[in-house]
Amino acid sequence: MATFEGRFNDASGLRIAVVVARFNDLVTAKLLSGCLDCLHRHGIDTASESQQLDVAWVPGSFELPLVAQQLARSGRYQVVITLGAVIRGDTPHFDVVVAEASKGIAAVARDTGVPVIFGVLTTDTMQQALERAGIKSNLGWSYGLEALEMGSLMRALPSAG
Ligand code: INI
Repeated sequence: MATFEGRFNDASGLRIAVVVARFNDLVTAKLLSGCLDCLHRHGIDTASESQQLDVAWVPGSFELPLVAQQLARSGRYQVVITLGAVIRGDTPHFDVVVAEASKGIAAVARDTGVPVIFGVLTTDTMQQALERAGIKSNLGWSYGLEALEMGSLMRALPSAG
């Protein structure tokens, strides 16, 4: 019997792309800084000239899947992280944006075989979003950890022949 698990100290040679939505950037910039802090503390080079990490900004969460898809297809990255914040109180088309972002991101991962971390906060209020982006905890940190785990796990799994 084999048991497969991702590790958090397997950053060597891992290349990660982060796609961040500018909409609600009060929140998403905090998610990004938490995420980069996590990656840095686990051995990813996050310096501006890094060969291990690239960051792409998109207008809103709706655009995350398209850009994640192009980055995943490039063959350059083992993991893509998407970061966004959709706030119900301020968004009449909340359900549309969330559905397209979540279905699109899942489809990119399945279609390309590259894990794509779903780092889109969906909350009722800006206060709740801020609480998850640093006032209480910073979920960006968790998304960074999940990226490291998935990058490592995919390396450990048998490949498709
Ligand atoms: N995009 C978000 O990431 N969060 C939101 O809360 C949001 N609201 O409120 O509408 C939002 N809209 C923009 C959308 O993601 C697209 O960028 C836009 O529709 C252009 O395609």
